[in-house]
Parts: sequence; structure tokens; C-alpha cells
Amino acid sequence: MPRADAADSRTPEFIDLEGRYSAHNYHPLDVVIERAEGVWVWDVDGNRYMDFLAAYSAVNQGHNHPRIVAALREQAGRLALTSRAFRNDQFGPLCRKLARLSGYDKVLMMNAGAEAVETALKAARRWGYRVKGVEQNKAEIIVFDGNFHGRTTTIVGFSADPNAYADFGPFAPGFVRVPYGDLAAVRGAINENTVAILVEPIQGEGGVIIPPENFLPGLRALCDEHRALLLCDEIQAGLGRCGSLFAHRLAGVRADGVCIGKALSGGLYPVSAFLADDAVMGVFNPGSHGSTYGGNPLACAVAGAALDVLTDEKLIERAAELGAHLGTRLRALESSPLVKAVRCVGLWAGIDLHESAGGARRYTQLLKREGLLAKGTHVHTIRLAPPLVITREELDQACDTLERVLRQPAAQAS
Ligand code: IF1
Repeated sequence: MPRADAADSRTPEFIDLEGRYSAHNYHPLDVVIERAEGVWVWDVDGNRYMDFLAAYSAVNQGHNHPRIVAALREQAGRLALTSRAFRNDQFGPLCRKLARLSGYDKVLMMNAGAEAVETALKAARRWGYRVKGVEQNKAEIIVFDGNFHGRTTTIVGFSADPNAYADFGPFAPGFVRVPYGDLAAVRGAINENTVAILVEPIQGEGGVIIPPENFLPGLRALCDEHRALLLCDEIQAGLGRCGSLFAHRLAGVRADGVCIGKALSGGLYPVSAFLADDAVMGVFNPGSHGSTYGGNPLACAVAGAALDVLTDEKLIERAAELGAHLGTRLRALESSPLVKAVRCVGLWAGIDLHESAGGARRYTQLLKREGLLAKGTHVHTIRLAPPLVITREELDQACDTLERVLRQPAAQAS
């Protein structure tokens, strides 16, 4: 098998091009991928890796799923973009499919996940003024420490991560941030001007942080008591990742608004959406919100196929079943001197390393050498999120690799 560090490797030329011509807004692993299929990717030197990031859960259906690729190809050859100034034959059927699957009255199609979140924020504010009767420009939205909802200046304005907000101010007012999982803090922050609580049911970027069992039901109760909207950001946790269509449903809760994205297109096209019932979605009138590409025919055709793959291939059930096995395998790692804690829900896991291990990045580099691609977060945590099409054999192969790498003494790991 050719090696990425071999003398004739093509990898360095691509790294050089990125360094010379791209903004340095990322620090990726030095792997240059040129082909992908299912859970597998190949780099420009012919090395094969198992993808345990799945583009942050955008590729739940597996890379280049043939049904979704076929839908993309067929639609692209016929009609790609009309703008919403006119109607098209893909938009209504996709909205119906998504409304029926999710159980919400209405859908508002956007492109990036951050746009779906911004849509939710606008809906909540306008609902607050026009339905709840909050005084103009007094609307407050409760958010949480450790949140990640996108990178617009509104959203980073309520981030707790200096990397996300430093020197991007001034920021939009009207956001109150409290500790994640802390119902008492939410109770202390909610008031007559609170129009919504925006929450990730499980925090992805935070390191697959699972809140206490009573947290989401408690938020639901507080929203009902204070007439505020519960908005769940399911852009990463949703669409099967946690073994449920929506992660918050695992807590027996129904949100008033849901943001989805990423796997809504199976990684083939940027598609996002905000889902809500008429009482909330009714605040939007023509000209009040939208986007050039929002709900375009190509996006709708791709999203329709991506949702069909999720349901027809029972990927949600699969994530629940295989996730239980992943959890069992990963909990065995807790006996490693490197490992501080393991969290797993569905096919989504976070492994916290002790600080003495020297940081997650060195282990993701070791894992890459062993043919497993994973991403660190917040310095000491390795995040695991394979495509939901992974087989049990592939999952065990990956866990064997994790065992091998995470049982090396820190000193030997280089
Ligand atoms: C990057 C993080 C993950 C998200 C949730 C909204 C969005 C995201 C829960 C916005 C996007 C992506 C963004 C991407 C890397 C990745 C990420 F590391 F940035 F934080 F997954 F954890 N809500 N997450 O996870 O969706 O606008 O990106 O489509 O910016 O590097 P987007």
C-alpha cells in the first residue's frame, strides 16, 4: 500500500496549494482525499481510510450514496435553479415529505445549517412580538455554554468560544447564555421577555455532551410555563445520528421548532430547513425571509433521495442497534490510562483523554496512520461519528484500531 509519507507522495503538493491560495481558517489533518464510497475514503497516494467523522454527520448515508448521486445527476440534467420567484415540481413534494416525516405543519428550506438557525431566531423573535406580545426589541433567547450553532456574527455573538467570536463584534443583543444542562440556571434566566430557548439536544462541537435525563423535559416544561418556544438544533445530532429521527425525541420531548441540515442531503449538496407548526411558521409573510438557493429543485431532489435512504435502509434503527455495540466497545477503553471518559449515543461518541496524553490531535494523527480518520475537539476530546451505513465488522475493525492506539503509553505515541 503506498504511504502518504513516501518520497513520491502527491500529498505535499496539495497541502502547498492550500497554504498558498486558501485562507488559513482551518487546520486539517494532512490527508488529501480524492475518492470516497460508503464509510471509506482514499487519498491521492492510494491510501484507504475509514471515515469516522462523516463530515460532522453530513454523510450519515455514506459517501456518494448511489441513490442520492442518481437523484443529483438526473435533476441537474433537467432543472437546477428557478429561484422562489417561480414554482418548480420538486419543492412542494419535498416539503410534504419532510412535514410528514417530522410531524410538523410547515417547512422553510434554506441552505447552510447556520441559515436554518438564523431562520429559527427570526421566527422566535417575530412570534414573540406578534403572538406572545413581548415589547418591541425586548425579545430574549436563552442559549447555552458550549453551544455551536454556526458562524454568522449573530450566532458567534452568543458563543462561549473565543475562537468563534474574538474581534468579530459588535454582536446582536437579546441572547442570555447559561450553563448547559443546568435547569436552575434556565429557571433563573427565563422571564416575560423570553421568546425561546435554543438548544442542541446533544452538544456536538462541545464533545458529544449528553445532558442530564431531566434537562430537555425540564426545558419543555419551562417553555410551557413561561410561553416560550423550545427550539432544537438537530443539524448534527438529528437525522439518525443518535438512533432517532431527532435526538430530542429520545427524551420524550417535542420541540416547537427544529433546525436540520447536513445529512438532509447525505453530503451531496448544502440543504437545511427550519420545521415548525403553523402557529410559529405563520409569522413569515412573503418577502420576510428566504434565500436565492433556498428550496431549489436540485436541493429538493437530493434531500428527497437522502430522506428515502434514511428510511428505506432503516439507518435510524441501525444507528440505535450498532450504537449500543459501539458504546460497549468504547466503554472497555475507559480502563486505558490515557482515557478520562467516554460518551456514546447512537453512532456518535466522544472520548476525553487525560491532559497527560498530550492532546487529541496526536492521537488522531496516529489513528490516521492506522487507517482511521477522526477529529479532535476542545483539545483533549476525540469525536467519533461514522456513516450510519457502517457494518458491524467495520465497526469492530475501527474499535480494534482505537484499542491499539489508545492503549499505547502517552510517551510512545508520536
Ligand atoms: C465548520 C464545528 C461541528 C452544527 C450545529 C449548526 C451548524 C453546525 C449543531 C451550522 C455545523 C459544522 C461546521 C463546520 C464544522 C462543524 C462543527 F466543529 F464547527 F462545530 F459539527 F461541530 N448547528 N457544524 O454542528 O451548520 O452552517 O456549517 O451548515 O464550521 O467548520 P453549517
